[in-house]
Amino acid sequence: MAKNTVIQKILEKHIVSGNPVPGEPVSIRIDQTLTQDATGTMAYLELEAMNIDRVRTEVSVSYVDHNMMQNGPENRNDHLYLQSVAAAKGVIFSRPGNGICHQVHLERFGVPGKTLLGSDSHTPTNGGIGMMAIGAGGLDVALAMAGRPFRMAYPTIIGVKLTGKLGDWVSAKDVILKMLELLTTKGNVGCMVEYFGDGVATLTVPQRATITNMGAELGVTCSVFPSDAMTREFLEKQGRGSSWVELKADNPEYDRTLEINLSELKPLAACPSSPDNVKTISELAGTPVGQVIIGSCTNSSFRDLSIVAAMLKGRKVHDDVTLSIAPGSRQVLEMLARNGALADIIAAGARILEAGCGPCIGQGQSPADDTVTLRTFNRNFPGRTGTRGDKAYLVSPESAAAAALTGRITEPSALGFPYPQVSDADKFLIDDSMLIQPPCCGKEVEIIRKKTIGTPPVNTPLPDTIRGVVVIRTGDKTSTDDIMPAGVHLKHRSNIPEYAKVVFERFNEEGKETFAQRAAAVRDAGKHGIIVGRDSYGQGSSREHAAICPMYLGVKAVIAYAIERIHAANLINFGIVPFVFVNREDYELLPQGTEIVIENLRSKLEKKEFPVIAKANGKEIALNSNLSDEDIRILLAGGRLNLK
Ligand code: MIC
Ligand code: SF4
Repeated sequence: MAKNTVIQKILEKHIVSGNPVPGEPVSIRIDQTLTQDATGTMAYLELEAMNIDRVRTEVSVSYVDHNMMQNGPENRNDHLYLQSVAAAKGVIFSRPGNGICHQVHLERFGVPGKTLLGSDSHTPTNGGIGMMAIGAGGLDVALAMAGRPFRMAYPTIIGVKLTGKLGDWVSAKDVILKMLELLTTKGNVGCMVEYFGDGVATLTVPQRATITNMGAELGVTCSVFPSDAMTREFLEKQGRGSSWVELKADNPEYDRTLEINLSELKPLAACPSSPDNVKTISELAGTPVGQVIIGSCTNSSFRDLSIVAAMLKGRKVHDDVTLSIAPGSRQVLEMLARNGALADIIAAGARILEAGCGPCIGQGQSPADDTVTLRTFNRNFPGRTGTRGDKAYLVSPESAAAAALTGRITEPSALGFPYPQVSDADKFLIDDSMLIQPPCCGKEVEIIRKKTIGTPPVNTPLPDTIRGVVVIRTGDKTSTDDIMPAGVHLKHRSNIPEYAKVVFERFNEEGKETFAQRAAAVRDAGKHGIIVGRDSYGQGSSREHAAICPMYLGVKAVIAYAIERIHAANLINFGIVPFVFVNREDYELLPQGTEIVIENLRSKLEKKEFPVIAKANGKEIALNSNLSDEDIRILLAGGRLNLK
């Protein structure tokens, strides 16, 4: 078992119960939380339902960064609710325009050695500053704000030894794309990654944060860098030097070790439509490109946009390409504006978007049909761009800028000019005026609830017999974007009946009943909806709507080969049983429309009697579930909100 690691040092200080053995359930104290607007409204509605006057964390921040299109009143209604509920409950409010939650949190709040729970799957970004930063569903974050510990499996710790130094034109993004090539997006549930070795000292905090950010795509719980002189320098430049503590591993041993020599890395790309479909840029060179977008919580730091500006300076974006840039934070945008880099970007012909998630969550800028889009983002799941059949590649800022200039995927070193020497700022521009501090007592604050702010739906207790119908059978890697599309539908996050209409929208066939219609018909006939999937079911986003909306439509169980960590927790929180097949071939027995009966489920769960047997068409199907005692208590009650 792993020993003397940074991860264990942080865990030791935070574990409140459980056995520190990989795979065993443990609970940890949460020091900080973050929410964003697309998951935040539900999280705060849930917090209100818990009757908590004031949050009990050291720091809780509510960001508005996802839903900023304001097509119709819904988004702004959400913002007003979030701002007022933050004031009422003692939460700092980051106004729209201030930037993407993970980037701003890194700049202004992240503290080495502390724990952070965020209602967004890329919360691990702050592992770049030495935090144990974990993504979770909104309800788990609401519980943490209420002072409850966070439940998770004690991790298997993967040590990644970094040696060497990144060469010219090679970027932190290429490190994490290499990791995705090595570890893939599958099979890493329950693991945490810790980076160590001489190569660590060569990477700045924003570079480390790019790497920890996309640990989410590996499916690991979080990724952590040590806190060293580089971390101290970053914090000092942010005017927060006093938050620094050293965190280093002493002769660590890991459960598993990998090595990456930074000097040997080449520019890479994740090809359509999975972050682990990795090829070298040189293999793809020459592919015509129609769109390039630079931004997202992965790659929009001051350093990333400075290198892009230096590459674009005095040059023009190719006639066949549109280049859009979404800065990660107002700090980044204002610094670029003040030092002239923004003018270089604009002069080159780039389109400037506001500081926020923007196209990364399908808020505009969908590519044309049959065109290649290059993005510095972290996800290229099918249709996430808003275009069916999209061809989205994930690349570094350097490779993105190279394609913007040439109109083709281009090895940046072949551009014919030297690698621009861009250093980090000597000091970051500090202006916290868009972070609204809550009043010392929130009792008097009026919480603004416009008519689009609903209430979280509550489930009924788990029945003893599930009389199920398979409402959909999907394949491998069903993402939460597949289950609950975002983009133009994002504005309905606070309105479950409306949002539930588009569950599994991408799988609906023209002229046939939609998933929502089929599931509602099963529910109204007094039966229970069942979803069947394969590997990595529920990968991607932490959106608990991927559990809430199916629950609202009467779904009682998901049966798959493997279910991703955050999604499995969300299913349990809303009373949907996450089952895995004991025999993978049984998947074939459950096409859409199959009737399934699972008897004595309550007593079997109470006694933890596994496998549970489901009967379908006269055949028996064995199902397992890795549930803790607390998970079972929640499931029997029909979800966490039914428990006091
Ligand atoms: C995403 O990148 O998919 C999101 C949008 O940030 C989500 C959260 C959400 O769906 O609101 C995430 O990663 O958790
Ligand atoms: Fe926003 Fe994209 Fe980051 Fe999600 S991955 S938080 S949508 S920038």
